[in-house]
Amino acid sequence: MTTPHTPRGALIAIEGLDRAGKSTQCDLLLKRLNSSGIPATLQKFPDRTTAIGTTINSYLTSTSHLDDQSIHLLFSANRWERRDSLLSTLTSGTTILLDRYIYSGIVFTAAKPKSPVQPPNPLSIQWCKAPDIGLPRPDIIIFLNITQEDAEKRAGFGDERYEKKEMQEKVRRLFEELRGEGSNDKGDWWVIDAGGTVEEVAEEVWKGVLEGLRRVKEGNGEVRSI
Ligand code: NYM
Ligand code: MG
Repeated sequence: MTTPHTPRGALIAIEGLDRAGKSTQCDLLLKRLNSSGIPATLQKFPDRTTAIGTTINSYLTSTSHLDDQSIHLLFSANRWERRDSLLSTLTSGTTILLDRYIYSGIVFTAAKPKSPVQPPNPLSIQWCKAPDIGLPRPDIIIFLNITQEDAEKRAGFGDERYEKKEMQEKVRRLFEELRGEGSNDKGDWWVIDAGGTVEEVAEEVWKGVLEGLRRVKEGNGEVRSI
């Protein structure tokens, strides 16, 4: 049961390009946290288990088509429908690992080819970020940095929409832009070289997690917002 003395959990986002190893690292991390006595849970985005998630899944697997703005808003709605549960989980003292979050949301839409329209550009970073304003803000964003060459070598690349070289290169540039943008407090991003072995990457990820946990301990207990 929650008492006023239960320290809140940390909100830790894992981000990166497709095939950077996010899901592998999240699984390892979850085990390591729990075996270290730190209650933790995993929330993947998109969450394909909900009604909105089912629509997103059929878009990603190209069984349906949606215009760029509509699918963008659905990805955001898929996060909003989990907001209350994210907040109550954190308050109960459980740390949450997010396998992708709003940052993937912003860059994957902003990377799409622009149709010639009058400004304001409906796929600008600013436009893409707007629907996520107010969602819980991660205490740290661990970014798994992988080269295009390494990503392409990994199994399954190319299966889904967006898993094309040109798109991934744009996504890479936009992630760089976002990390350097100043739209985040200094130090929100923890960038890791994801080209090493699974064990090597896991060690670096763990350091980022410890930093996230430290920040929560030193904070005022409140979950910040985007
Ligand atoms: N993606 C993911 C988006 O386009 N917008 C979002 O808001 C999120 C969370 O979905 N290529 C894209 C990135 C991926 C794809 O993700 C599926 P995953 O982690 O492979 O299930
Ligand atoms: Mg994928």
